[in-house]
Amino acid sequence: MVKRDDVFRLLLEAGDFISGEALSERLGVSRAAVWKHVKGLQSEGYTIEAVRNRGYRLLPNGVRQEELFPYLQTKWLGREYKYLAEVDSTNIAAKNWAAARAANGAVVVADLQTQGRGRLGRAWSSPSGTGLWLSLVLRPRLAPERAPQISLTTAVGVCEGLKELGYQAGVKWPNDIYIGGRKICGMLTEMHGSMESVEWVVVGIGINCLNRELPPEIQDTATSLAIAEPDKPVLRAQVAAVVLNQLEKYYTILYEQGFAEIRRRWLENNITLGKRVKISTLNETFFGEALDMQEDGSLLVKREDGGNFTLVTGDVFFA
Ligand code: BTX
Repeated sequence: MVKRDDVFRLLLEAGDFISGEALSERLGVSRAAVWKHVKGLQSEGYTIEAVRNRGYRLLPNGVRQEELFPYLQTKWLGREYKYLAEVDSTNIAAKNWAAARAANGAVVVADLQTQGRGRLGRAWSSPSGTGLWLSLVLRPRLAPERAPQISLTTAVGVCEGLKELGYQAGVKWPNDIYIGGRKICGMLTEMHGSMESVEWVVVGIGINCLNRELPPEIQDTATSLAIAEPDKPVLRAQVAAVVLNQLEKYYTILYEQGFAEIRRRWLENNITLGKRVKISTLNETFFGEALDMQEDGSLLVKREDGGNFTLVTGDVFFA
């Protein structure tokens, strides 16, 4: 059966106008069926011009695998790739795929998440046609206590990717990426394994790209690439590929050289240290100064009410 993906592939290959007749002949379906799939692609946010006597022309502004190829330089990350027009959460899809033996480096990307998740069950706004909602399946040979290093490494990779694209991005402990004092990217890392070994890690990454407006509840705290640099064109597939390129580089550094080198890169990109912060843990909330990201990845905070505090998990707000 002819699918939306088949119509997409022909439009992408054509690179210019292709007539409805040519599409229907090549795919062996009616022109009405072609039109239905074109409408489906448009509803995903693709811009497809339809001009009488010329046919259809696609502007590749989505995140299907073929759109990443011109920019993707990885060996193993994102070479197994699943694109979903709509999903509850790419982390759920990636966890199911990991349990069904997805390879190390497999990536799930969605155009729309209906139940995008942040940490601690919080919601992550993930409308269609706007952001990069993706999850990676990693099978690192690391002891479980080193799993948090994956999150910090991911933060370095995403930050370096955005910098390569010309954005002034920085990392807030542990792994939120900020541009101009606002959150552009969040990460949700989930692990499966035993006390002795990690079987797989799913790293969910959400990057706001094309959004010109944000929901009221995050308008004051969040941003997108399009809001941060309104005059700069944004191609989500390029952002995805460049971020994956950098992530593969930094995961390789973590595995081959160890965490010290990642820590060095994290410190170079950090926007947390030296700042007044509000810390919120499951047990308490207090103010202090962020002093250091320590060798185990924890954050050392000088409390305003006296003494130092080592933060392993919790939220950090600029105060
Ligand atoms: P977090 O708990 O640090 O952040 C969640 C908080 O961030 C929300 O409570 C809200 O205040 C704010 N927020 C919600 N949506 C956005 C947004 N689009 N941009 C900026 N701020 C927002 C961070 O959790 C982890 C987010 C991971 C998202 C990815 S997307 C792909 C993958 N699938 C999935 O369900 N989650 C991950």
